[in-house]
Amino acid sequence: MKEFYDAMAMKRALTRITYEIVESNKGTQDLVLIGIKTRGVYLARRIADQLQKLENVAVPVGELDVTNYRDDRRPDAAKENLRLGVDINDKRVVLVDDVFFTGRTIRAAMDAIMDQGRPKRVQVAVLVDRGHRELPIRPDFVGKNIPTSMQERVKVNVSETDGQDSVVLIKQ
Ligand code: 3GP
Ligand code: 5GP
Ligand code: MG
Repeated sequence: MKEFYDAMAMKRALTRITYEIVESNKGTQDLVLIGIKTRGVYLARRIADQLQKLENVAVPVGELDVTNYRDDRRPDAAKENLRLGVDINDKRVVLVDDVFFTGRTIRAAMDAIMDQGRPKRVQVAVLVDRGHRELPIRPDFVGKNIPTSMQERVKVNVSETDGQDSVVLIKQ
């Protein structure tokens, strides 16, 4: 088991991503963060906390569960009860997730938010990109690229649910 982030390093990565989001969007106007459940939501809230500290703005944070929108799971499930909790019309949306892998989650997330309105821009921020893309989708903001084999798993621990902040690579 190899540790790629401890708590301090994770905090630094999220702070850097926060600055990159502000720089890329030339400020925080119309910015909305949407965390992808489960751990993406906690990471989105932390980026929002950083934006409050660094830019003194309260950026809205929505939540998204993409299960019903995935092409490889529950194909017959109704696309119902989607509650982002934020308005995305004409907004600069940043989707936040813990790990980027095939790209299918982000494809599903885009499908889901487009059902809710028409954002001005959509970007993706992830803590870890582990490779193995199956779609032509790429994250805009990346904490760390961790090349993995298909047998490996990236375990992202966040204090809110896991009691500590860390990222470790687990061989199965
Ligand atoms: P998350 O919901 O907090 O992101 O998919 C359920 C959980 O299992 C996810 O937590 C994810 O981090 C974790 N996980 C670990 N390995 C995998 C994997 O290969 N695929 C998926 N979908 N999730 C994984
Ligand atoms: P994708 O849809 O891009 O294949 O996978 C991204 C989603 O699957 C993320 O929400 C992430 O939680 C989960 N995932 C895929 N592989 C891993 C992994 O190795 N570790 C963790 N923590 N999550 C993963
Ligand atoms: Mg996730």
